[in-house]
Amino acid sequence: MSKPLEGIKIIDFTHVQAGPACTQLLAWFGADVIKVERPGAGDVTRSQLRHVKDADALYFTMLNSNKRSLTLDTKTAQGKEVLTKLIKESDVMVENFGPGALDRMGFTWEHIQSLNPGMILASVKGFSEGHAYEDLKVYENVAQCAGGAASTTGFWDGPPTVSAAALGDSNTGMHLAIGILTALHQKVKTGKGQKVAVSMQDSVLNLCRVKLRDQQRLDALGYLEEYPQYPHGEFSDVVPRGGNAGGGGQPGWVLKCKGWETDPNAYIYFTIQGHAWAPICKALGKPEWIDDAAYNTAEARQDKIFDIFAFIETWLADKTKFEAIDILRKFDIPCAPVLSMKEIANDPSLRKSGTVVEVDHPKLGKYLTVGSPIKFSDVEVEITASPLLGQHTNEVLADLGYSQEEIVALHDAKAV
Ligand code: CAO
Repeated sequence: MSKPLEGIKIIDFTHVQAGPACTQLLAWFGADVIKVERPGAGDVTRSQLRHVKDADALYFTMLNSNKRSLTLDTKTAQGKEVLTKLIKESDVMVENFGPGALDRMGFTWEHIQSLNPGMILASVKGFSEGHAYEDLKVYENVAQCAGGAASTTGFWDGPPTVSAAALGDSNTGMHLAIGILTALHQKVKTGKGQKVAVSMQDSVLNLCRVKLRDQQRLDALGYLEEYPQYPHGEFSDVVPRGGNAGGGGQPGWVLKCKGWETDPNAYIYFTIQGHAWAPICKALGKPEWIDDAAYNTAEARQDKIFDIFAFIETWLADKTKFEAIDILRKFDIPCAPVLSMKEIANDPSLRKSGTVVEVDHPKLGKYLTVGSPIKFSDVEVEITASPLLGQHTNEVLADLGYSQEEIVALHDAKAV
């Protein structure tokens, strides 16, 4: 069965995480993604946090599956010539260099367009064009701080906190992938390419939009009813950090289960969904709360929500997180165990769905990676190993029409 993006050729001028996450996704769905890397060095993540000597690090292999690797020094005249040929034959070029690097290489948007008017140039930068910080180089946590995630994450008595989720990197890559697919769709109608730009700050903020919602509510009311600070604590004029509070209309919290004293993840997340109040009371063995006016509305529960959570913890004290969920699921209560990475790695459901996949790598051996979180009824996503540095250089050059002698000359000149 052919893959949906088969026939789309992508120059993958990306490195570290934000760009590679985007192009990996497109490669899974069938695009021919040619990762362009500096000869001898390659993407810096190939050697970052290695756990097997001389083998590509997991940081690289988990973000670059299903791609081909072409080594190319684009600062040499011969390298520029190869890149020029590649641009003429490709549909998309994705890059996440520091600001201005592509221009300095001689490949401005105007030049790329003159070479191939159908080209879609997709870029990730830390900040958007024209932003006061547009010249800054940016990594994950920098973006989380600039995008509003850090100031609103963590506990009220602690400092701003970054999330382990790659809100700045992979999330930006996912936004870029949507942008690329949109531009490809538009090209079908217009025949023209275009520039697609996504900033890490904007992508983080897009995921923090409920916090901007909260700022406006706070400005208007002076308090936020769903935050732990209400009604007993104090609010300032900025959205506070809310710990593990539910961000929407339903109160929730991380609650201790049996074994929490020694297991750092013996917890569940428990949500008190308004219309599930009666089932919650039944599950907890508190039927008298169902019709008690002191408990049976969200408003009535508000000032004792932490007493209710404390009661639920006494109920959980003799149950493991999995036993608790097995009881609570029968009552239709939105909840889940807090899963450790070890539990996720071994979870049979995640293996079965292809979300956690084992891949064979020629140097690293078998390793686990995260497969496609997007499931299709008519597309099978197969995850293959990431390429070795320059594994496909000769093949890509031959595809571009270079003869064997010319390929040897490019190697001799250290252009590839
Ligand atoms: N051949 C020749 N030169 C190459 C090359 C190649 N194949 N690939 C890259 N280079 C050059 C670039 O042209 C650039 O040269 P100049 O700065 O001399 O013009 C140089 O390598 C450095 O590129 P860089 O600025 O992208 O790399 P860095 O390690 O200094 O910065 C990063 C890394 C991520 C901070 C920066 O790329 C950046 O801010 N990117 C945009 C935001 C982003 O995507 N961040 C997410 C990273 S994931 O956490």
